[in-house]
Amino acid sequence: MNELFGSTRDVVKERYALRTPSGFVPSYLPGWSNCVVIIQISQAMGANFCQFLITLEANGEGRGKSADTEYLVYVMEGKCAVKLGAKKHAVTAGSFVFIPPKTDFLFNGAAKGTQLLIFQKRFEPLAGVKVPPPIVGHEKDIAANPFLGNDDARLQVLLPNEPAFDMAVNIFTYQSGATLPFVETHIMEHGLVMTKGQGVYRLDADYHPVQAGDVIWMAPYCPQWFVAMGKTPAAYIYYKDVNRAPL
Ligand code: UGY
Ligand code: MN
Repeated sequence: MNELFGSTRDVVKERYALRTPSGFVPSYLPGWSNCVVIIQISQAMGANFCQFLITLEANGEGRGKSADTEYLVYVMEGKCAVKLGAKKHAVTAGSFVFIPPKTDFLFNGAAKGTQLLIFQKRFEPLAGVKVPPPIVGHEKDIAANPFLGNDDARLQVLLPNEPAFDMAVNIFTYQSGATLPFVETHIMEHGLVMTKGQGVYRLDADYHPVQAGDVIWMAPYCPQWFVAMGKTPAAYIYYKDVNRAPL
């Protein structure tokens, strides 16, 4: 989409935001070096979690401790190594890494241009339930199940849907013309990146054309709906807070 100078599709409202790559401005994130960091969603916007897009140089690295937060890192492009505690793993495009609280991590050895999408949330422990362990997986090993019976709208749930987890990250793939079956309004918050194709997202009472690379934040109770359009399937990966009482 060509934008006329002085115009943008970006919208930042109280209950939702749409951000497009043409408006991204890099910033610095302690622990990450030789990389470009885009903080896509944060508390400064009104969200209860953070979403980062990090593009690594060949000598890029990210190191830190999850402390009282947790991370889901999804490899959008490229490949790199990740060390969680003493264990080392190789990850490639489509891999995901769940980093639980109190875990040391190191990302390095990247192919130039490797892109990591990171969701970070403050972990909410549940009395009597063990903190989940680290997980390293790949989207190709996750079943794509029809969403509410629709074969043309398929959902991959990357993390176990168990009480120990208070974060979900899912990949939703739509054939052109497929839709979310109804306008959802729910307590859960979303952070989302369009990864393929295009469509129209309803956010609150507004309708926005969206395409691969776009970012959406939906506050709790923001009415939402999507229709995929165009000649190829559309897909997005999204974050959701789950499995905890509101108070
Ligand atoms: O999991 C969800 O709430 C999902 N159906 N929402 C969305 O795709 N906007
Ligand atoms: Mn939803």
